[in-house]
Formats: sequence, structure tokens, C-alpha cells
Amino acid sequence: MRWDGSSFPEFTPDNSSLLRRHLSKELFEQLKGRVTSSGFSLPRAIYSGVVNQDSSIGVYAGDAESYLLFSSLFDPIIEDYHGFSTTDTHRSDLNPATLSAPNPDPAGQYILSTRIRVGRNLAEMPLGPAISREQRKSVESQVARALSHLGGELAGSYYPLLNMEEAVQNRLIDDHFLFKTGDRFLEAAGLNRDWPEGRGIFHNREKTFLVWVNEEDQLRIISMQQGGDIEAVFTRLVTAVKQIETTVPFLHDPRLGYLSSCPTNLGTAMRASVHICLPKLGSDMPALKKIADSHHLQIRGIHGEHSESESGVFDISNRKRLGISEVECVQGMYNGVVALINKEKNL
Ligand code: ADP
Ligand code: DAR
Repeated sequence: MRWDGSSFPEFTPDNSSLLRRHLSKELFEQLKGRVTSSGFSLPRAIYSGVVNQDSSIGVYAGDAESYLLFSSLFDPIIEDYHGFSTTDTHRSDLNPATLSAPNPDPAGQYILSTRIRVGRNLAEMPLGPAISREQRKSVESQVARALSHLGGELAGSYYPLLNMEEAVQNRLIDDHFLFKTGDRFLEAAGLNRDWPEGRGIFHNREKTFLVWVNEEDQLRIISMQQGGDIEAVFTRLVTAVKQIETTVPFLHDPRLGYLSSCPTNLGTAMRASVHICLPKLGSDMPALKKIADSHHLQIRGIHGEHSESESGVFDISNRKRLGISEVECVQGMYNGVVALINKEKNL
């Protein structure tokens, strides 16, 4: 679908996005002339959701100011997705000691791997949809410099996408370490401008600690490893986030927590996931979805968002990221995974 942004967009009858649910014609007329100090407008914020009628959310912020200037659209979407109202406040808990998540599958029968990531963006910078080419290159150099000072288990190297051999890039993607390219939702949001310049990946030798630079967010800080030692993965991530934040100030709001381009990644901006093999339960998707919904879990495919599960392996993670703490994100995922494993065992 094409759209020039001047008039209220058309939505197809099967469009179930939060954008369609919360953008009225009146609200569009009220907001369409507003522009943030980065030059970001409402039409740019909703363009991805208009040209991708299969969007689940459909909006992106271009800067911190977007969440204020377009709050009459963002706030209802935030409440719908996270259950977080305008009177709620976000709180953080990055203390591994308050997490109780002993490996739920020590024999390795079900959980193939665990990954916990947070999104972060730099303070004083626009978000990806509104950032300039020069600002994006500055983010890359600031982050690469900060990561070069990490020591011990976190020590590693930064690999820009610009000169990366295609075979190396494809191998990193296939092995679940690197972000995919050409996402049409990010493209329409303006997040892929000047691609691949300014984008890259940092990782340690074991690839248990990785940082994506300038994909959907300016940083995706990732801890991951084979098996179900969720506490170890969380501890590594927290150690890294706290060390990086000593040299790179993150964009943070007292009410919304860490700010991200997509409103689904506000607050903790944390997604804690396991790749789990559930061959029996996986053949009864209504039963799997019922347990996932009761624990506020999201089911993704083997290659992450917009992918399918393969041979009974699912990506199971927390759905909510705002209005709950980091420990509660991981604890909630853990409790749901325990319930899924118990169900699989009983089938
Ligand atoms: P994000 O988690 O950053 O929102 P995606 O859902 O697209 O992004 O996942 C990014 C990559 O991480 C994909 O290759 C996906 O297969 C991989 N991934 C996610 N969770 C796990 C996991 N528990 N173990 C291994 N790889 C994972
Ligand atoms: N694809 C967009 C964003 C959904 C949430 N996932 C993110 N942010 N990667 C949509 O509206 O479907």
C-alpha cells in the first residue's frame, strides 16, 4: 500500500494493529501537523503500520519527544500492549540475587539455549527513525569505543557490517547471533536508512556476550548460551549493562524507563527467551498458546520475530517489558517455561 501522509490512512478490514485500534480520524487531524525538534512527524511515526497492514503495533518513535508530542496515540498503545497506564510508573531491578531460576532442565531434554537481551539508546541522541547519518556513525564509534574497554569474559571485538563478508554475515544470522537484514517493518520506519553503514556486532570469543549496534535500537545488549542456566545468562547481562552504562549514558525516562523506537521495547526493553523443544505440546497449538497466554509469554519462531518454529522448537519469551522489573521479566519467563515443561512431561 502507498500513502503520502497527508490524509487519514486506509486500513484493510483484516488489519488488527494497535495503530488501527487507537488512531481515529480526529486524532490524526489533531496530531498530523506536529513536528518534534528532530523533525519527526506523526506520518513518519505511523508510516510502517500503514504500508505494512499486517503490523501488530504499527508505530515507532523518532526521539524521546515523540512520546510526549504524540502521547495521545502512544499512551493508549502502551497501555494496550503492556497494561501500563499513564498513572503507572516503571521500576528497575537488575539484582541477580532476587531472581530464583535454577535450571529447570538440567538434563537438557527440552531447553536448547537461553538468551536475554535489552535494548538501549544513547541519551542526547534521536532514536533510529529520526537519527542523521552523522549521528548514527557517532553512535557506532562511541559504542565500539566503550565496548573495547570491557575485560574478562566480556572482552571481545567489534565487527562493522559495512565490510563483512556475506558468508560470515549469513553464518552469524543462521547461528542466531546477528540480526537479519531487510526487515520491511524497520525499512518503512526509516530504521534501515544508509544500511549497512554504522551497523555492526560486537561479541566475545565464545559468542555468549554480544552487542548489536544501530539495528532497531542503537544497542541490543545480549547474553546467551546453550542450555537452561537462566541465572548465569541474566548475571552476565546485568554485569555487562552496568559496565557499559558507566561510559555510555542511556536514554531514560522517569515514567517509561529506557526509551526505544518501538513502544513494545520500553521500560526494561528486555526480552528473556529460551529455545525449547516441545514436540508433543507443539502439536497442540491451542493448548500451548493457552499456557503461554496465562504466563504473558510470547511465542516466536526459531529465527526470532516473523519466523516459524521448526521441528517442535519454539522461541518462548516474556511479552511485557514495561511496568515490571528486569528480574520480574526473567522470573515470569522462567515460571512459564516450568509450566510448559511440566505439561510436555505429562502428555
Ligand atoms: P530480539 O530478540 O532482539 O527482539 P529476534 O526475536 O528477531 O530479536 O531474535 C534475534 C535472534 O536471536 C534470532 O536469530 C533468534 O533466533 C535468536 N534467539 C532468540 N532467542 C534465542 C534463544 N533463546 N536461543 C538462541 N537464539 C535465540
Ligand atoms: N513489526 C512491528 C513491530 C512489532 C514489535 N517488534 C519489534 N519492535 N521488533 C509491528 O508493528 O508488527
